[in-house]
Amino acid sequence: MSVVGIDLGFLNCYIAVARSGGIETIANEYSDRCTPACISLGSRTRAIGNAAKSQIVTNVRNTIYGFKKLHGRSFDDPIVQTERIRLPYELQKMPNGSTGVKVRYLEEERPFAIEQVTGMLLAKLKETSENALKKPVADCVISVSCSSLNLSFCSCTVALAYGIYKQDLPSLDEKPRNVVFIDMGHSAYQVSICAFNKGKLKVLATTFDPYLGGRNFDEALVDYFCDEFKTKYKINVKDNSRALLRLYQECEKLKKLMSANASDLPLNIECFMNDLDVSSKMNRAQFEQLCASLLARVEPPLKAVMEQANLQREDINSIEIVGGATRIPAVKDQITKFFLKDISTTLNADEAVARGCALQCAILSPAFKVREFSITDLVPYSITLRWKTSFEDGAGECEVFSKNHPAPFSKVITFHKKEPFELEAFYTNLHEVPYPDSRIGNFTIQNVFPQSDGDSSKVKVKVRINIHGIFSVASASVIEKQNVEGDHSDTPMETEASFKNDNKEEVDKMQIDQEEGGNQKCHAEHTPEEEIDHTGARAKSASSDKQDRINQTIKKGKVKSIDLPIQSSLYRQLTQDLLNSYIENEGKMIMQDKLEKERNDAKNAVEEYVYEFRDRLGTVYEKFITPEDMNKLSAILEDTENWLYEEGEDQPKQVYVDKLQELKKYGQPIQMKFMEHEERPKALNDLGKKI
Ligand code: ATP
Ligand code: K
Ligand code: MG
Repeated sequence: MSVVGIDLGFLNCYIAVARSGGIETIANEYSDRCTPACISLGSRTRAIGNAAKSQIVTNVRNTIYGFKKLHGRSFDDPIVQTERIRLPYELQKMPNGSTGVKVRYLEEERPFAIEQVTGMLLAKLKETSENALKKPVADCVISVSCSSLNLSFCSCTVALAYGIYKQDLPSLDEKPRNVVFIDMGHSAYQVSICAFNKGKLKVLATTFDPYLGGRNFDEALVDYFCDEFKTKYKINVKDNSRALLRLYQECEKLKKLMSANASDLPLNIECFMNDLDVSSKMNRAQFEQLCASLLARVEPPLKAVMEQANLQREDINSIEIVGGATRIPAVKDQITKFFLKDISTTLNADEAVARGCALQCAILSPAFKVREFSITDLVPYSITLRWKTSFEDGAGECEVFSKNHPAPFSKVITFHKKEPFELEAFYTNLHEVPYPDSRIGNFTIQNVFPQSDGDSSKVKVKVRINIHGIFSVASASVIEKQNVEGDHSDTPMETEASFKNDNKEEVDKMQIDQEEGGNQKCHAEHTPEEEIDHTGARAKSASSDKQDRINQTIKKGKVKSIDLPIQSSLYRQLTQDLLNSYIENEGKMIMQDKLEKERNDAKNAVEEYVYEFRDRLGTVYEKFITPEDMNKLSAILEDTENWLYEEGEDQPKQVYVDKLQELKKYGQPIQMKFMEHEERPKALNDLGKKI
């Protein structure tokens, strides 16, 4: 079983695998370590990755790319509407309000939810991993960008790739080494600061501009050339999606060339529009001027991250950059100008995220041994819980995780309730999150009843943020007062300590030791737990405060803790039925692709046989057949070749299989004669040696 990490980029995806010797990146069937995030739907099959990318310009309306930011968003989300304008394929609203694409697949118009599109890409990456590793993928860590809610824990993966092999980190009692990590990809820009000690990394702060990346620089170039071509050639490129796509591709190339070369560089596109060849040029200084407003956006997240981490420039030990767009010299200049320090490039700019994911996966997987390393990430957005009951005064709210709170982390909140109640979790500050909706989910704590004496029951609710940044209401229990025999007092008898012992978190953070002999040892580390006491309603706090004081004063007694069922409904989560139907459909499409591949292989086998047979007829087979047979066979081969281009162009697999059998009926007897002839002298020779 293998353990992999996947960097699911907006443009480029990478796969890394943890092996005993370390972390390696995996190449796909094109010997390419980078798989484009692109899917092309066709009349018979799908192309995913490299094969799909080459169809962006030829199969414009059915080739899906640039969809990462649409994931998990409703169709009406302003971000979806902004992205939609840039895309040459059609988006549509799915029945549940989410975003989908409308494409032609298998000769009919088909909607696919973005989650399905992402699923197609992931299935392909999984297949690539399994082909390279020759075994199934057991565990996998996938990186998505910081600007995606819930799965925001990306800052630590790159940091992990940096820290785990560093031999010279300060020891635990020394001042930590503070490293700034900067990732600017095609669509997003994120910054984080991590503090390293031996075997330990702590994320101090993260900031980002979710809408700044390499594509904005491409866009600036495209806009410039569109304007120029309008006056120079009287063409409106933006009206022609094919031409526009080609211009984007050429501008991306030009942008990359300008990173290495400051002088004038040409832009030439043949047969661009209306049979017109276009040409122009640009140099780095012009480019930087054109992108001045984009370059000005590099600094604010750097400034903000330093403020949040409460550090000064001199506290920073090094600056590491990853992501393709950090190769733009002017972007690098902005970074050096801010920190007044040179940038280090310890990490592989393209592969660091995937490598970090593979490392994290290895650490999380019990089947793997990794050098002991403890990770503390942080909660990127403040989270609040709001609760209500049918009583009007039973409502309230409180911030359970502040922004930049360490994670993983669990907290226990105490409520005094007489009936089931509902908790609603949401991101506290809507303006901070890159979504138009700040809801996380609703959780109903069921089976809550008043105590036998009519008093409120004490309900303990545990909320947590796990290592993946996912919030949940993990468990709830009610403390039931029990009358101790002979004790007629009905005072509650529990102590806080007895409760805590029942509810220790066991599996939040796994540490894996590497032992000299190679045997791995796992031990769990307890998650920090914190208790918040909530009286249910603030207005009623006085009586409950009293209750608490009573609780604290009673040291011994009998108390029963009963687990309560929680009904959770997470916002934006797919229903199980929908998820099942997506999985089923993906399975069908994989099967269809497989069948289509087999059909094509069968067809190619016929074609190859024709060429090989013909070649042999003219050479080695010549002396084994009569001239009449030669003519007859040549004619059959020519007919077959023509057939392949005409009605044989598109036939079911069996037709090709039968065709090949038929040809072999002619070919095999000749082949036999030929072999016999070749083998006989050799056999005689061998016989001769024996005698
Ligand atoms: P994201 O992180 O936003 O999801 P991604 O991970 O797919 O996107 P990367 O692969 O890190 O993105 O970077 C791709 C971007 O980097 C593209 O815009 C590409 O043009 C740009 N890029 C790559 N090499 C260079 C270069 N030498 N000079 C300038 N830009 C470059
Ligand atoms: K990438
Ligand atoms: Mg990236």
